[in-house]
Amino acid sequence: MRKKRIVSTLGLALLAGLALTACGGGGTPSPQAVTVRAQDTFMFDPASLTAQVGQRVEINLENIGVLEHNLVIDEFSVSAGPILGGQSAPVSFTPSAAGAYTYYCNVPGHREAGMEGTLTVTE
Ligand SMILES: [Cu+2]
Repeated sequence: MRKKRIVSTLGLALLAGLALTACGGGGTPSPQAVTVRAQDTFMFDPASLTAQVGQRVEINLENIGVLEHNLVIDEFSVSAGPILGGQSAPVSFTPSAAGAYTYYCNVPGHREAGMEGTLTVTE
């Protein structure tokens, strides 16, 4: 009997610890600055990004090709460019919901050629 009580007390302590950890972030996550390169091979480098809900993301889109490119994330009304080769364009946003989102180049034919990446937003 006594042993069982100790175990459940430990369990409660663990739960409390988890709850504290979960709320630990508390404040706003610090902003994240990232460079995304657009290439004429119809690929973004990197092709995946991660962020937290409420974290400001500052993307600097660099066009390292010759063709025109841009970067769009529909869900967060993000649009950088279109810009020509050698140019760069900044865009920033703050994701409001967790999930997996696609960023892509909407220059005709580019997304179809595979020019997209995934932004993963966690709580
Ligand atoms: Cu493109």
